Amino acid sequence: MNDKILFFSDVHIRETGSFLPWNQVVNGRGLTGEIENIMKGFKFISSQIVEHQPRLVIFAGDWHHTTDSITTMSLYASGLCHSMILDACEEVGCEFWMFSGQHDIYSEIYNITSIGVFSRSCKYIPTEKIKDIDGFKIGILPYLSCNELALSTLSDMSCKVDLISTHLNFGGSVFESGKVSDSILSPKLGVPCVSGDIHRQGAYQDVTYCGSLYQNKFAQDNTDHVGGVVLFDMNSKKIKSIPNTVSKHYVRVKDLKQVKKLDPDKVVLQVVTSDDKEEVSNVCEDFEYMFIPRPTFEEEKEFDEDYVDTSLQTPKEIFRSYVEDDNPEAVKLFDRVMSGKRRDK
Ligand SMILES: [Mn+2]
Repeated sequence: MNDKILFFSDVHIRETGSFLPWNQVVNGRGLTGEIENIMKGFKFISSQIVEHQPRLVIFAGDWHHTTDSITTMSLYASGLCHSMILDACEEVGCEFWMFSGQHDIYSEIYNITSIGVFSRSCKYIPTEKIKDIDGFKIGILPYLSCNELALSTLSDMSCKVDLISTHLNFGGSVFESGKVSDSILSPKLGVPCVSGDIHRQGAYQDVTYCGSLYQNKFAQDNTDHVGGVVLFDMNSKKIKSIPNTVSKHYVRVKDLKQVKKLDPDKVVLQVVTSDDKEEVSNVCEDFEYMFIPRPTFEEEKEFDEDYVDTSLQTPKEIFRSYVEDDNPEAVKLFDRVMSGKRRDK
């Protein structure tokens, strides 16, 4: 019998383009380019399910990007993606379990999450639970605030189970930004643990992170920050990480000559260059790209590293670092336009 469990997490389904005011993704795909990339990621997961024929598939948190960034388009994509996983699970005859990450939580008090809508079509696990598969015990621990309670819940659970799956950040883990977590949760649990939350695929003592399914930031090169799926073998207890090679990568470009070396089917560009927009459009015409013009008010001003490193989903921060010093009125206006559209996380 095949006793593998396939894990994935941090898919952050969203419609990024809709809240980037200067979004210039070309090929008439401004609003949908991101969703296409997400769907490619789900095709990758489906293909891994069919290839590895697991006994069980577990989603380990952060399905929607934020509960209040859900739009008709992203919800439609979310439903399609969920169906893709269910279809693959049906094909191989395995179960699909889901639990929440912090991005899925709408109300902690009432335990309402944005993935609760799927509770009739898969095994949705809203709170801490121990599940038994032919004597193999799996402890499921949806996201908890990282505090003493999480610490004691984890240590109680690790004495009772063969495997833990959770959505927590453990001390020593490296974030996408390169920052090292100072969480009070030690990754030394005594039992293997597969977790969501940290977006870099990686292993720290007993904890293995699936990583985010695709990049959430534009990177220096096209291999940074990519996660994928994790396979756990219930017999050998061996863990294997398989990166997503199907979704596009987000690549930062400072020199347009660099673009010629890249494959338009594999990358989305963030063009940061002094060249004018027309030249950018000519060089990048085969690509999906986002062009961010240099400020005209202070030509020689260098972009600071925070700015070019800013993640896709924080347009307010991008905007702030771009104009704050020079045009505080524009920041106020932008705040007003954006208020109520999303919450900073
Ligand atoms: Mn996440």
